[in-house]
Amino acid sequence: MTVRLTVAQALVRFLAAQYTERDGRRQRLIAGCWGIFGHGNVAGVGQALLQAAETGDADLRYYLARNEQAMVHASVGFARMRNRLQAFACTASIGPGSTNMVTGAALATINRIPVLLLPSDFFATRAASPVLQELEDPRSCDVSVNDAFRPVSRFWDRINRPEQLPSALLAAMRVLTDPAETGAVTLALPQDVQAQAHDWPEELFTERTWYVPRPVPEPAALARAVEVLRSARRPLIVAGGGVIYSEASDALREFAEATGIPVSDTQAGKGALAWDHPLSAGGVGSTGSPVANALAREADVVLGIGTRYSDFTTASRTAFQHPDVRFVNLNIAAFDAGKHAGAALVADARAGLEALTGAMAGYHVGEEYITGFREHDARWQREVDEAYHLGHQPLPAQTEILGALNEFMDDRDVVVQAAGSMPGDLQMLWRARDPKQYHVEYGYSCMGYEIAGGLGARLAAPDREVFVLVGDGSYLMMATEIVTAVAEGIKLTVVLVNNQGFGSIGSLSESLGSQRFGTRYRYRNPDTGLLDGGVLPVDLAANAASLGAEVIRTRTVKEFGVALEQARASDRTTVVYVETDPLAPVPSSQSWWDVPVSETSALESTQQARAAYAAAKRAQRLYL
Ligand SMILES: Cc1ncc(C[n+]2csc(CCOP(=O)(O)OP(=O)(O)O)c2C)c(N)n1
Ligand SMILES: [Mg+2]
Repeated sequence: MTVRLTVAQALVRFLAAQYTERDGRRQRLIAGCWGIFGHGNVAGVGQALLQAAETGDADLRYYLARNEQAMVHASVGFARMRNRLQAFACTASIGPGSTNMVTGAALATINRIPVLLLPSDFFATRAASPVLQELEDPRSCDVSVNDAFRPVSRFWDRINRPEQLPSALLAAMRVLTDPAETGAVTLALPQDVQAQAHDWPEELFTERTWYVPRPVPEPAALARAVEVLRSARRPLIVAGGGVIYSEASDALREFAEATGIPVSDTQAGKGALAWDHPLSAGGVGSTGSPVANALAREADVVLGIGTRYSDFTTASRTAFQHPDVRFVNLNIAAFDAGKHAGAALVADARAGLEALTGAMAGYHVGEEYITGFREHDARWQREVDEAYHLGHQPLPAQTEILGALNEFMDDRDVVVQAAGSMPGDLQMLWRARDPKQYHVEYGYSCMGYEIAGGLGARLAAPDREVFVLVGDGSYLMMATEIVTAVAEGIKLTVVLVNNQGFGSIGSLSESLGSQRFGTRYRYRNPDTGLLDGGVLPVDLAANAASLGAEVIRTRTVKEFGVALEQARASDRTTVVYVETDPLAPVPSSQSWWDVPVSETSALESTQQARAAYAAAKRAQRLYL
């Protein structure tokens, strides 16, 4: 039996019939389809989505975004919140609509979060080439802007004929649901092919379940890992995002309690173990806590779980200074398990931790190791309290705003962030209680993720309040999805932190001898020729109101707290606006980040910074 449908209709019907299952829980794989229509998709995928909604023969809800990059962010926020068991599709028109998604694709792939991208392409027949928005390549007629998705996708295909669709779809679903391979999956759809009819076998549309595996470690690999771990006197766990996606928090806690090994976390792993657990050491690396960083410096064995060891986690390979430090890497991706010449334990985080707990029976670190770091942590927590309650004047410090929000939030509330000075302050200071509370996109650290990602997170977890923290720079880059939140009735609380420019890059610039050059939002000054004139007459709060949000302006930490109460009580998307002092003090992570400074320079500030850089660089290591 066959059924006659267009390629786009077949695609929609197929996507609506895909499911994932893990631990006996089954859910739809493709939860819906974000889109922005143009001539490339309006009559193809657009018609198919309309027909699905009108006839009810395929359940795939369409969500209209305001920016294609943002719709990929929203999809990522959603899939991350759902631990990668569910994802969105995104349809875009040809040309700019599609290339707008490239940044989102890179973000998804770097963070290992599934998203199905459906960029439209010029005619497969080339009947009318060059069509509007078609890039012509004099060397080949087979190139389109969608080839730019190849390096940022985990699977990429172009459907030039209807017959190619079934195998491409199966391959795409496999990659989306494979926890080791997942990321952006791109199917480029020529505009004529989308509308082309074909007789499809009925079986293409029967419900299909993709079983998300929990691979167990190979016994020999487990034995090798255990041998290294058992030799450890000062071991440290680095918990990454893989712990959370695998829902391995309980297994992590049980392993830590059984062995006494302290747990540090990465940006993606924060909350895997509650901050006030006696074995929690806080964030590790460049923006981590000095407690975890002191443990890291002397650790003889590092057990990385579900981490890809970014430079922020390893402090650009200076965090671990024990001369004989060895790594054990529990990771579902062999690629990550092999890093730093570690003993590779390729397995699901939960399955691997359960195996390790059994195999490590009888092992426990010395009590003095734990009491030593507990004392350090107690001193550090007092510093965090101070940073949370600085009383900075006249404008509050950012750490006070984060503190007020942290103390205000319930355990199940979610905080979303991505770029600027906040991710660092958050990793160092935030006290996360729930594995899904801390949602900071720091793989791509993409300005503009915040509001769109928060929208996706809230769509995934309507029972949780979502608090988006966004800097003025990120807000200006992509505030547009406030409109989508309003239209969809998806309530967000957006905390808009205005420090008149790039606080983060400003202080980085200063520390590297570049004098905050070009990092403030100011008028160009005719006297200096630089952007160091007066403050700009920009009213971001008024801007947010114009997009349909409720807006509360606050000037003090106290007013900020009251506004948070109001925002929580409201069922409308609310922007809480606050100005902070970008020069307020922040505690030190006692760590480093490798950002090269000019080797030769006519500026004294740069020369000094270069000397400091060269000295710090000497601590950088190869872990072989
Ligand atoms: C899309 C994108 N462009 C550039 C950067 C580099 N960058 C990182 S933080 C930052 C400034 C962010 O400004 P804002 O959102 O106001 O946060 P603040 O640094 O003031 O806390 C820039 C330009 C980035 N991360 N993402
Ligand atoms: Mg700013």
